[in-house]
Amino acid sequence: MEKKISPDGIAARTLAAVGIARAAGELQRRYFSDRGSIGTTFKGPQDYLTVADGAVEKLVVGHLRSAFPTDDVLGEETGGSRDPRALWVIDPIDGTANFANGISHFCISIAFVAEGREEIGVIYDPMRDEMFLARRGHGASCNGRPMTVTSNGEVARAQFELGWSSRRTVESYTAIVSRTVKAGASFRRAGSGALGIAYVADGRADGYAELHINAWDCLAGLLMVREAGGRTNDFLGAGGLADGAAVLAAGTAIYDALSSLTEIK
Ligand code: LIP
Repeated sequence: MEKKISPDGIAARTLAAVGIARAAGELQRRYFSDRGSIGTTFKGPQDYLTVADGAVEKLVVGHLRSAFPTDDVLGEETGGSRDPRALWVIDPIDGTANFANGISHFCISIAFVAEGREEIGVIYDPMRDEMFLARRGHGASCNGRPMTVTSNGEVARAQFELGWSSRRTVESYTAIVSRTVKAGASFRRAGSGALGIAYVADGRADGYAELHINAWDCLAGLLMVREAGGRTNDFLGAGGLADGAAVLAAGTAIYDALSSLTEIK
């Protein structure tokens, strides 16, 4: 089926995604305020799942399928299509470990991919009421304010976020941390890849790297970084939609240095 989406179609999807993300964030906030309702289980080592993840994904998918019935959908919890012609990619709660443990650093992440490239990225942090948004060719914003990556090119002044998951070895992660700290940079690992990458787009961090991350964690943020003047690796070209992949996103002045420290190209 021809799935080419017109510019007006992308504009309509952008507007809808912002409204859906805000509704999802409100549901996240309601669950977060009632710790007894969260219902935490584990999908794997340090891989949290809560009742809220499923409820939020059900809300988001329901709205998207109603508004755009010919689009495909891929959600972290319910799976779905990997056809990149007209595909919504959703993480209902990115930062689930934080959410489950009462730490208010989490978000909803919604990306739209058309003809194999990211067209729309929406990340909403309901606890800080920050709506991060990017549309390809139209810039990136936080609550309507334009976002720009940092211009810092000095590693000794850099602030990086180095994401971690149990999908890669401890040794590979600690080697990156060791190289980064020895080079004089500071690092953090805050538990939400989507927010970490959005912060790069907004100049709150110089770069974000992770040896393996899933598409729903990063696609929205990667578009934001590029639209904010930064650089990213070719996550989709590395097969990231099907199997996840390494991710690298940074200001242009420091991208090559972070690529060297992390060995992510
Ligand atoms: C999280 C990612 C993060 C990673 C965490 C976790 P989740 O996603 O955003 O990059 O380091 O281990 O996978 O599981 O909170 O949706």
